[in-house]
Amino acid sequence: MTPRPSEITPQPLWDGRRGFLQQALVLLGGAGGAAARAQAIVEAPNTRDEVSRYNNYYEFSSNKEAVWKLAEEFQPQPWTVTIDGACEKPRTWALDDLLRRHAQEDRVYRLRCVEGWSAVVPWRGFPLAALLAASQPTSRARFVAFESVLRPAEMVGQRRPGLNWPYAEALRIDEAIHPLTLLVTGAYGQALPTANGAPLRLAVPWKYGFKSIKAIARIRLVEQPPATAWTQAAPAEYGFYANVNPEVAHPRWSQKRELRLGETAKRATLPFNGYGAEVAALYAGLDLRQNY
Ligand SMILES: Nc1nc2c(c(=O)[nH]1)N[C@H]1C(S)=C(S)[C@@H](COP(=O)(O)O)O[C@H]1N2
Ligand SMILES: [Mo]
Repeated sequence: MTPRPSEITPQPLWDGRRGFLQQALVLLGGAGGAAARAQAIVEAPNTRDEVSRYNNYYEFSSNKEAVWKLAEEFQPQPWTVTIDGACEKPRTWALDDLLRRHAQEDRVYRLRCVEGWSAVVPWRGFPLAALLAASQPTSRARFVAFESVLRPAEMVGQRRPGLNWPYAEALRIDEAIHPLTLLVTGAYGQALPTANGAPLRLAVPWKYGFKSIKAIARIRLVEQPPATAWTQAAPAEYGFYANVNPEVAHPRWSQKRELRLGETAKRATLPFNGYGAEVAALYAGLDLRQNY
């Protein structure tokens, strides 16, 4: 039986009355069911070309159609990711070790960019919760901060002013260990295209795309809400939560509709990008009009 989100994300996470590992294990037990339900509601995937040749990846370019070509210079192998901060077992993992240790699953998710375009992508990966559980977070771990790689020699966009490099994102820990939160290692049953964040990126399908950070090099468990690339660059436009919400307009455009890659007519944008049944309970008691 898949637990309801209300059962798997109890408030006591925040006051430390219940251990992280117990949480994570309950969540992992529900992962298959949540993923299956998520699979059942998605539309036909976009093609691999559509998804790997129209990208937001500011380390290369702010021109979405220019990224894939510039990204061909980037070397995703070998790769390590460091997990540290408020945990008992900080460690630098070789990506190959993670691939050996964690079974890879294929999951079809919607991706909704805050700019108003969207895609449906068959990702491959494993739950972030599994990696976090191995690090044994302490009770001080309330947020998870992610950093992309810093390689200006290979990433032309990092040689220019723009965002604060390295790109940074963050999740609340209950969001990070939610079974839908996927560490992505592939797509379309193949290696992850470099333009999509090879060799390791996040997919957090109920949030605007900028939360799904690419080329992850460091993961830190922290006590305070971390600054992120977009909350630093434009705090009035990009919030920490960034849950997909058609009712809250971006200051410069409506979020009611979206254009799916490859289509010509806009679709309605769904609350939580269509994943409300799985995640809405995470935000019980939060004013979603204020916390966007
Ligand atoms: N490191 C990094 N990650 C990033 C970005 C970026 O510029 N740099 N852009 C984000 C934005 S705005 C979106 S919409 C998605 C796009 O993912 P895709 O190109 O795989 O569709 O990646 C996100 N992850
Ligand atoms: Mo985006």
